[in-house]
Amino acid sequence: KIEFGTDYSPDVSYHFNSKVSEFHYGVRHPMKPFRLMLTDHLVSGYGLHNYMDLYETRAASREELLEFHSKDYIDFLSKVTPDTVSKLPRGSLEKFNIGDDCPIFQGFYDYSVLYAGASLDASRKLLNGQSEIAINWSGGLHHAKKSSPSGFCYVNDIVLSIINLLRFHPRVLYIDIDIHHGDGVQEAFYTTDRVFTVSFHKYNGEFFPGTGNFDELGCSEGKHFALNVPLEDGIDDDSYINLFKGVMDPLITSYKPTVIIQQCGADSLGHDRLGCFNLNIKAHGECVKFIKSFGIPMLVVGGGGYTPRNVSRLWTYETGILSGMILPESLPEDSPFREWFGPDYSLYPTLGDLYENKNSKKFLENVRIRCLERIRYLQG
Ligand code: ZLM
Ligand code: CA
Ligand code: ZN
Repeated sequence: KIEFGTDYSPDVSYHFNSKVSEFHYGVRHPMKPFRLMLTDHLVSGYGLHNYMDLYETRAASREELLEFHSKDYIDFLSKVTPDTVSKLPRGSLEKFNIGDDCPIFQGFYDYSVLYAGASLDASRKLLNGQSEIAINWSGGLHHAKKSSPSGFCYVNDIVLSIINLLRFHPRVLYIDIDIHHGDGVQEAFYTTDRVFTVSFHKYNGEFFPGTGNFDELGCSEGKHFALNVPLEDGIDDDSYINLFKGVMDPLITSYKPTVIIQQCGADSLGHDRLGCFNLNIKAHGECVKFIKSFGIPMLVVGGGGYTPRNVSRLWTYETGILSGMILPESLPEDSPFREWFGPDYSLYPTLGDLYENKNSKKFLENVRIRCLERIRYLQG
């Protein structure tokens, strides 16, 4: 059933350790690592495993984490457990931003080093030229800071991977299509011109994490090397694709990155439990296909995504795009968890019908023009 596309790529690697999908943030917490298990079953159900290099990933080491995170913070993370957290002196939970968003759940440190280790493995395959494209759906935890967790993210696998890529790559482009602002990655590279960060997100000053207005553009050496594309509720497929391509084409042509990291947060899809956009799976995938078409080595990571049945469909579809394989619309028959995908059992359910599009043509055209003016600074 699965077919070779005209752009089949033999050098695609898939980095996964099924242990990451066994952790639980807690009852009713929206982040469900189980979505990674659903994704892996769909990917293998379609037979995509046969067309990629598969790697079972290992944990990131303490030394690797210290390339970005502070010693204080890693000491704290590696020692605290659900049992000890309640006995900590007052103030230390506040100091490290522990709470409902970032709870200390059983094994949270093992979980964190596993998703980070997978992104580091993926970046290593790009560095040594064994992969043209490396995929880690368990990564993309873009909010974690040097000394604190934030927004369900404990360690920042993206920042760690970029630091690794910078050993040999002069210019790294980071693209973030999660509905939330990629604040942790932007902040880490805010003062350097060797990493360009661009994030598309909902912005109204209140929506988490509250940052990502158009006026955040980088500073000192990094001025004009951060771009933010703030959007309103309900953006639809055509508007998003138009804007994405209209911005990314001149940006890539001007900046000439030698490697690209794309964060594919699935919470920008319609019907997401936390999101408020109207994107369908094909439109989200079109953004990945477009970046792939530049033929620049890519590290592709996951991120948000809070309606597991749609997260797994999306990332399976995108695995197909990245490997250049064409997937039939009807989901694999003999896959476990098939009951999660009814009643349609389709790779592309209709998701774009929930919210009113508050992004007028005029607003979007204005956003696009302002982005192009910013990108012009790159040519000096
Ligand atoms: N409260 N439980 C995106 C990260 C979004 C901050 C408001 C916590 C939730 C949310 C947690 C069960 C990525 C905020 C929220 C309640 C202060 C956010 C636990 C429901 C629950 O029911 C819940 C007890 C929880 C958290 C909703 N948190 C929704 N939105 C955001 C963080 C991460 O997708 O970008 C990348 C992976 N936090 O809005 C509050 C302000 C904490
Ligand atoms: Ca984003
Ligand atoms: Zn998100």
